[in-house]
Amino acid sequence: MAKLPESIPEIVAEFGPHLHTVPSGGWIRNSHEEKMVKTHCCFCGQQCGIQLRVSDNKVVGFEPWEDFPFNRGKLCPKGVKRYMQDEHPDRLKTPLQRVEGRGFEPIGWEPAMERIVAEIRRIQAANGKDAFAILTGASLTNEKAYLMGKFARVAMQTANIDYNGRLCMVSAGAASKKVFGVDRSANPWSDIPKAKVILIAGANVAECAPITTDYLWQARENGAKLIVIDPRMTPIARNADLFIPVRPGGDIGIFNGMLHVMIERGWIDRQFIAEHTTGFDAVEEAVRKYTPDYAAKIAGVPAEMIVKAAAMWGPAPTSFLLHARGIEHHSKGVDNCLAAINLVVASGRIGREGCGYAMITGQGNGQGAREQGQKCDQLPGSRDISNPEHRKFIADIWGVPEESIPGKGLSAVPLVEAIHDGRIKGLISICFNPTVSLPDANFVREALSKLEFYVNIDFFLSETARYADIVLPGSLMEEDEGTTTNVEGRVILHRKVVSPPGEAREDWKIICDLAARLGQPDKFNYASPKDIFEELRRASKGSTSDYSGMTWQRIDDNNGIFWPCPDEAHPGTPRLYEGGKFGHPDGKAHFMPVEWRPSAEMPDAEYPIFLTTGRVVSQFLSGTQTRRIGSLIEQYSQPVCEIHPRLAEKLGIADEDFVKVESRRGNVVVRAKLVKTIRPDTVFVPYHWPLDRSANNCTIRAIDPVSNIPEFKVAAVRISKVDQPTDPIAMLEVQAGGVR
Ligand SMILES: Nc1nc2c(c(=O)[nH]1)N[C@H]1C(S)=C(S)[C@@H](COP(=O)(O)OP(=O)(O)OC[C@H]3O[C@@H](n4cnc5c(=O)[nH]c(N)nc54)[C@H](O)[C@@H]3O)O[C@H]1N2
Ligand SMILES: Nc1nc2c(c(=O)[nH]1)N[C@H]1C(S)=C(S)[C@@H](COP(=O)(O)OP(=O)(O)OC[C@H]3O[C@@H](n4cnc5c(=O)[nH]c(N)nc54)[C@H](O)[C@@H]3O)O[C@H]1N2
Ligand code: SF4
Ligand SMILES: [Mo]
Repeated sequence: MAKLPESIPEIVAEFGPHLHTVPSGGWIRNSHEEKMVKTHCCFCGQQCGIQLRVSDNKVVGFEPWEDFPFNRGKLCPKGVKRYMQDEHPDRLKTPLQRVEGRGFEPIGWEPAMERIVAEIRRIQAANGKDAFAILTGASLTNEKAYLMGKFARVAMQTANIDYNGRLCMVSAGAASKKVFGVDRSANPWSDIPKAKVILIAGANVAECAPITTDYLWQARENGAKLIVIDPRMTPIARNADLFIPVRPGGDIGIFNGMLHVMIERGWIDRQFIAEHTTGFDAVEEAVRKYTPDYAAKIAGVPAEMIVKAAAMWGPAPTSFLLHARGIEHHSKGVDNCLAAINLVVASGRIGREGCGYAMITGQGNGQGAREQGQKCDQLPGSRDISNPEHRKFIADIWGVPEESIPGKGLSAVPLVEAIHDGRIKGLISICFNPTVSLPDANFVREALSKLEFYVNIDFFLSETARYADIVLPGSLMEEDEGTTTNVEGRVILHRKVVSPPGEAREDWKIICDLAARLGQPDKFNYASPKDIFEELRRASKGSTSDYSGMTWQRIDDNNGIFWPCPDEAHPGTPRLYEGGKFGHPDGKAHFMPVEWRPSAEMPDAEYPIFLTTGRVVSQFLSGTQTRRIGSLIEQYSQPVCEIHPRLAEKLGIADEDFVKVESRRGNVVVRAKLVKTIRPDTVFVPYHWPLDRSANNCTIRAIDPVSNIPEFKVAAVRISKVDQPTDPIAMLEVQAGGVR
């Protein structure tokens, strides 16, 4: 037995502040002693500040963190309940191995890691290095995202690494890079309340970026007008001065039509365009035919709405344009974003107080995790893996020959297709739940079942983990430390609040251990995530997303620092493009002309209805985390199909009926929810559920040619009433009288 402390100094050293005296005069550890740790929410890209209440290495609750400037204590339902994951009985606490016929059985770390290394070696020796792929995620910290990119290229030497931001941020990122030369929201959120007109396209702000709503209310109080473009009248749209119920895939009609009117009426800033941009002539030419009538046909809305939007946006003194996945999740996602950005640049209202542009990032580290080199075509510091100079720079940081760094690999959807057709035989995934999140889920499940060997790293057993040979128990955000970069481009610090339970380990330790076993102990010899950050700083030096002047201490002292931050005396850059200086070598913004084209699959006689998919406030992404938290389930327990009463009547469907939503690829059976807030040619199903309840059974594997984002927002479906739900879980729901 360990020696017990005897003297008071020894006791204090051992137990610290968790002490109180007892009547006998001794000291005991006060198990109810609590501490409060300032950190951030693990969920969306807002990355709200929050204080977690900790007792005995357990997170037992939370308190607002009023001083954190982004959310000033406010939180949404997910942030409020996130702490309930920590002590959840489903937490993975030991590595698991799938045993044929018996399911998963616990296995020690040593045999698990040995088996993984042996399988990586076997598969790569037999089929080439690229036959073993890696899928990662944008909920990972910057340090872990950086580590994953290096792990793929240095330890595994596979080209095939991509991440779930491919399903999320890449259209917006590609468009911003094309026009501005930089991939980041251009403004801090504090510019929003100063804008006199705000245009929101394809963003369900109230449910998906709840704290941003507060900034919009402030703008409203300052007299701002609000324009919302969405096929559904979302909660924020109900407060808009102008709501444009666009037909899914029709946004280019609105944006080009608005620009057409703005040019005609002289509501563009010719001087700004001449001094700070290139390519406007081609855009002017392209939008010439987008008269309000022509544009209205594309957008599926009255022409007057487009004229009205132009009249609100065009002559405004200040303005802010925000968009999210509603315009990005398309096989023309990049073009949609370009057309939106053209409105901003043509007005000259960017790079000034109250004049801005932002894509609302999705995952917790949606911004940072797309900069650190875990994308198939990217090296750290948003560098290009095909650019010889960039390769050399990173090869030197990593201490490897440039030739040893693989070239561009496959992006997420083609990567899964390569698994399906047998080119890729092994997979490690971390922080990604593809069976729920990728389009055409039946195809994805088929693909995963063909893998020769699959390792899944998660803190819960996700639906995808069921296909794994080995599952490794990783860490929740609060069980590790590191930085993320929020929706504004503000780099913030997540503190380690508790340690992982049981035998679960911090993700970064798992990866470094694997790298060492694969023969690279020296290159992954980090003492802590802070060590990784120090290398990341150097790797980002001189790039557009320059973190080199940041230290964890500075980040902590300043409630975050905005990149670029090129040296330790630099305050960071909340607002980009001030003085009309853009990120391209010529310092100008590059206009890109855009032409509308139809979505990959348009409704026809057989499948006559648009299906669009997205989110609800109480569930998060593939739901692995939020479908385990009781009160969030109660708020929205099952997916439903939002359908307009007129369409429902035509199809003989009543509220709460079970309906089969069916595309050429699969179907989902859910209850109908009759709402007047959706276009009558469109239905909406949220995607947070797996298997028979997965909206992605119906979606299409079409991707944008530039960004490779899937077309989650448009598929053609038919809808029919079904008497008996075929889904066993739905049947349970019926038996329980609608409540589970
Ligand atoms: N509660 C909650 N919040 C989240 C998340 C979550 O899962 N749950 N996820 C986070 C992540 S990763 C992301 S990416 C963001 C996503 O945030 P959002 O993009 O705001 O959410 P979505 O529901 O995917 O889609 C937004 C809107 O696009 C509309 N839409 C569909 N098709 C079109 C179209 O063709 N044109 C236009 N203009 N609009 C269209 C939909 O009706 C929907 O209201 O949310 C983040 N925040
Ligand atoms: N139909 C349709 N499909 C969509 C969308 C849509 O709008 N419609 N939206 C798309 C978008 S925008 C996104 S972002 C994707 C998201 O797609 P996914 O990446 O599949 O979503 P997550 O639920 O975040 O999956 C991450 C998994 O990693 C785990 N995880 C989270 N954090 C960590 C961590 O720090 N470490 C480890 N080891 N594991 C972690 C979670 O438990 C979860 O099982 O879905 C996309 N799919
Ligand atoms: S808005 Fe996003 S970051 Fe803030 S509490 Fe909600 S989920 Fe968390
Ligand atoms: Mo996302």
